[in-house]
Amino acid sequence: MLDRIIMQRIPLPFAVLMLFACAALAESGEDAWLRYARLDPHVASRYASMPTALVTLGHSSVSRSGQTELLRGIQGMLGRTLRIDIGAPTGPAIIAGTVEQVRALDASFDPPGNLQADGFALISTRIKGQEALIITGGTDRAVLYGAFALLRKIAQAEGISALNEAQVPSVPVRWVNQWDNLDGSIERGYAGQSIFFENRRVRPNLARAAEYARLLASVGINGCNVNNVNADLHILDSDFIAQLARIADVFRPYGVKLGVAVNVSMPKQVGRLDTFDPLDPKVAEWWNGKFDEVYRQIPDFGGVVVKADSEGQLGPSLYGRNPAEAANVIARALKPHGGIVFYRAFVYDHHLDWNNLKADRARAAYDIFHPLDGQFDDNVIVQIKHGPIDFQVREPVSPLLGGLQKTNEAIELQITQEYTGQQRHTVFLIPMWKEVLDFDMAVNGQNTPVKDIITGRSFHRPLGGYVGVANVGLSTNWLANQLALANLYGFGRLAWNPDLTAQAIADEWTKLTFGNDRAVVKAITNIQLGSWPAYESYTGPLGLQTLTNITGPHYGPAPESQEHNGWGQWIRAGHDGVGMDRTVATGTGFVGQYSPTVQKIYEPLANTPDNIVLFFHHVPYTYRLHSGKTVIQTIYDSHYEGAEETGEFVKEWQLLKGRVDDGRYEELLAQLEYQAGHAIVWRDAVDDWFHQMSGVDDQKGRVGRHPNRVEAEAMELRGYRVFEPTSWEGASGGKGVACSAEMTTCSAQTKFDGAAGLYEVDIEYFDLSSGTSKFKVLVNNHVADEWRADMLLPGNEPSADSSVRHRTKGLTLHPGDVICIEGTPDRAERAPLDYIEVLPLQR
Ligand code: GCV
Repeated sequence: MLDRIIMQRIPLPFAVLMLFACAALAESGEDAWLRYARLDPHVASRYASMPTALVTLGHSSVSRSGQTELLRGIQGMLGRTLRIDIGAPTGPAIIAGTVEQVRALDASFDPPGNLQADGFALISTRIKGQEALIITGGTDRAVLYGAFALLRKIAQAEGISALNEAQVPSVPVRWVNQWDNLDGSIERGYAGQSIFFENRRVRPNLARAAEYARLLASVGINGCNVNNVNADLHILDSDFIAQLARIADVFRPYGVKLGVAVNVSMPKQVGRLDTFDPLDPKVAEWWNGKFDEVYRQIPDFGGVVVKADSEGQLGPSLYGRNPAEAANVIARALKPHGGIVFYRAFVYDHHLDWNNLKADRARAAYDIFHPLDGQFDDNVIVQIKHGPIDFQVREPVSPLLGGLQKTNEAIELQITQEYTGQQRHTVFLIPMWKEVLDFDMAVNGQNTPVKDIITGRSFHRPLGGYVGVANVGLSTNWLANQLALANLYGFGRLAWNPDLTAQAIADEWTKLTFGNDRAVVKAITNIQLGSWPAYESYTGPLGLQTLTNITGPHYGPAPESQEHNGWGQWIRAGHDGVGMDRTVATGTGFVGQYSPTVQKIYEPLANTPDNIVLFFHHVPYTYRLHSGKTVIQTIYDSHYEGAEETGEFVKEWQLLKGRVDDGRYEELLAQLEYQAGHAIVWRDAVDDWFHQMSGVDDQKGRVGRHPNRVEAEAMELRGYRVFEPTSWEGASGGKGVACSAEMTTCSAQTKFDGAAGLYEVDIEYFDLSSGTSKFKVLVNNHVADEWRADMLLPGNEPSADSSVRHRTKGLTLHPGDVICIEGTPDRAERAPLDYIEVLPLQR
């Protein structure tokens, strides 16, 4: 009723505007880059001459998806409902069909390019004398890709009146992996529960899975392994295959093939054989029978991914067999059905001897797989992580990528941000992947960039491609950070065309996701392109890797955790110097796994680029880099610069208020503010740790000195007790305070002794998963601010993982004012506090 009264009083044009404003408010990110938001009328008018009829020549479910998508997209963006026509056009029409189907209408039809398999073309021409916009390709799936490409053009306000272009994907294999467990959890997933599984069954409602397939298809991804590579032994149980078939059913209309992760020990552990030796004929027979069963129910099943002899997974080594033998027995069972095996090269010993200076996890993949080159069957693809360690913020390219010339290869990239801020930090990964793909491995003295090796072009391999570990979840916007979706989008776009620039991908994604407002596109692209360099600067510069908590959640800073364990992510920091000597001359010999040309870059210290130097060399802290700065000063400066840059992202985002919908604006503002605060936690933890380790002072006098900071342990405490976190660098000054068990409210107060003025007060506290404490800021007993510690962060103790900054802005303070932080604990979360920092208000 109230709505009606308001509408009656508002003149109609305003009412329409308000409706749009409300629609803008409602954006949640669920539609990702397929929003099809209405174009502004001026832009829409450019498409006035576009045909209003649509003829779809194919009859498959994939063809129907293309038709539905075109109807939906044109309706959404231009407000027009296309008329569906059947058969030869009698007037101007959009015609969607394979080359063969279009030729059946008009034998003279001759599309540009060599449209094999997934390649498509968009052509403005005449068919039977009628004006036509043709979307064509080698297969129905290619035509679907063409439909998405056309809609992408319209969404970006590009002209479509004189089209004559063909696009062919760079590789045949463009897959994602999900690390979903059957109980619904996702290993290294940061966006909620699985869209596929719950309670050890396939979810009854697969609507999100179908939507996911649509998103994947829109960027050309054609396969998805749905379960964790630490594979559940029951994934191919007979009753489960029937359930998997339901996922395949919702993937099929989008041309996405279903795959699963299997465990090589299944023949024994669930198949009741007495062995899983890959050379035992019983084992081969078991796999044959299993895949016959799978293909009876899922005729277009794509294949399997295998993780073996790695991180506790059983493998062929138990029987003295090698990965090729393990892969081939499965591949031969899949071969008659057209399936493929992705065998992961992520095989290493995680019980390495830290005291052995020659031990090196980075060597493992090449040492194990290089001798097997040529022994893998043709339907096996060795799936290789892009770096030799594990998705660190920077690693050199895995030498194995250049080490296999007679084996199909796929590069594994990680979209889920395990080591890059877990989507609580915005880190646009495309620039990093581009560096990897463009890196010239110089195999046999030839120009062999990684992107050419994986296409199969360099060594004439029939299969090859890209695998992205995506780990989307039930979170409304798929990855729980609106900007993180650009990584999924960019992964697909790069797999399609690795020559696209990071800038072009960021621009394109932003236009599709937030609209064509130039200021918005510029600011978001800027934030995205600056985000990986910033993250690298405040986490692990100079090739130190992410310096995160290796034995814990891989999230916050914990440099000490890299060392003294068997995981081999060592940085070998001592009092004398830092870095891992991987040279041939004096180190682990890892450099020797590269071609001679690449060895010349990494073996001599003098040639090694600064940004990766400590991955390859152990040097004194006082060693001067190419930049002219010492290593230790670079570490200090870089952490300050990265944290500062992250603060700038917040300001840049704030300029977009009112230009993007309020929902996404507020959500991202909160995310970027949190990130800016956590970047300071990173900065201080890593710089303090290196300060203590090196004993070298920061030339700029910042490290260990925070003039505006008051440590909680130095405040006047009521009910709070001082504690030391497990890792001293996890709290400023190595200490924090937590409310005693018997107290219901605690306080920490200090007297302000600065000049009168306007200030912002940063309160650094710890937000654990064991409760939701409440905090208040009081100035002279008046409540100035309050909030709840309700974030979902990893870890259950006060540490750098759980450290959060709350900023109270615009406080007028006078000398002698009492600033008090009051904490009300909740269950095991004892309202823990680290420090407060009082800073002049930044306008
Ligand atoms: C699925 C890293 C991750 C593991 C992951 C593994 C892998 O070690 O931390 O969670 O396991 O990589 O890629 O197999």
